Amino acid sequence: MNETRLQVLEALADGPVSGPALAESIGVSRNAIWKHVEVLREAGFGIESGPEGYALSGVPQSGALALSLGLEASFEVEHHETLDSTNRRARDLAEEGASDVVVVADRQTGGRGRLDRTWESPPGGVYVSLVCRPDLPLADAPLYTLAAAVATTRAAREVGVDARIKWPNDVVIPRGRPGGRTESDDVGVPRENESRSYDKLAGILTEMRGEADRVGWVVVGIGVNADADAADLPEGATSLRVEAGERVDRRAFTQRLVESFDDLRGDPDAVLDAWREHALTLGQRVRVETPGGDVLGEAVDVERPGTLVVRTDEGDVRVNAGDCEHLRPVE
Ligand code: BT5
Repeated sequence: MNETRLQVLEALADGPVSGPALAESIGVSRNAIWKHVEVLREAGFGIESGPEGYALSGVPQSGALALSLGLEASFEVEHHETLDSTNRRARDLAEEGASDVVVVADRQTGGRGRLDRTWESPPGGVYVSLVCRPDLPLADAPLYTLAAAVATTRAAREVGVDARIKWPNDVVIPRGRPGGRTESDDVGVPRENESRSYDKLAGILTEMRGEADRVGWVVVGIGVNADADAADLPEGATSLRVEAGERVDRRAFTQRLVESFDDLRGDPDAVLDAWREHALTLGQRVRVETPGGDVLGEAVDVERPGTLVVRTDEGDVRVNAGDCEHLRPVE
């Protein structure tokens, strides 16, 4: 990113400021300031010039400069209009040694979910991947997935949407209808026909590489149906726009998401407490598909680094990974 341009932008945001004063404070020529202003206007920024100088009157919804302006987080923004997958790009950056970069795309042509599943990337969605190099043992890396889920939930709540977390990595909107299937449905009902008690708002894909027993890098990919129109959403999905009943400011949402993740990433205890507070899964009867077989029981807690504790007839079982299906709330 052009650091001088960001400085000009920040000064305009605090404006009005005259061209000569700006040139002096930043240490460039007046001509350079004029060129920066032109480029910013072409990039969609509204810049008015009045008797007291230039002032910022409008910021576009996306772009590296727009997302960096006023961002209170220690992440550098790399923005693309279109990418195959922000996680793919972020992994490449991580392999090159990058850290504290957030890759953002307006569109994805090959968005990925877990286990080679597809992430549909409708227009208006927010697609970000955060590259981090935490000083953590490998076993603690799932905390980053939890932090991302909490950050997404918080950012959604700030636009008035009551989002909840479904273990381990989904952000969902609970529906009033009684929980989908019950245990007695267990036989003979195809899982695809499951009537769900929630709609999916966002998904998280965490990928990492370890060095010895430490995390080398971790990439946390978050896809949120933010300002997506109902007609563009896949089955079982919802968006902030649908839930809020109005357009959603993607720039503000993306910034809050990144800021909230940045606040949480260094504080595992806060992550777990906030996760529990926003969890939809706790207190539900669940079936978790794990490599070792299905675990059926009541989800009673989540423990560091993201382990789900399921109370089964045979006692508490701790599950580290798997697909979790909500059956019905425990009465
Ligand atoms: C996830 O996987 O939920 C992780 C999704 C992560 C997407 C982000 S976007 C930015 C970054 N770059 C990437 O390439 N990926 C990350 P999983 O738990 O496996 O859920 C995938 C399932 O969610 C699919 O099989 C569909 O059933 C459903 N799904 C797909 N697209 C959806 C959407 N836009 N909204 C809601 N549900 C969706």
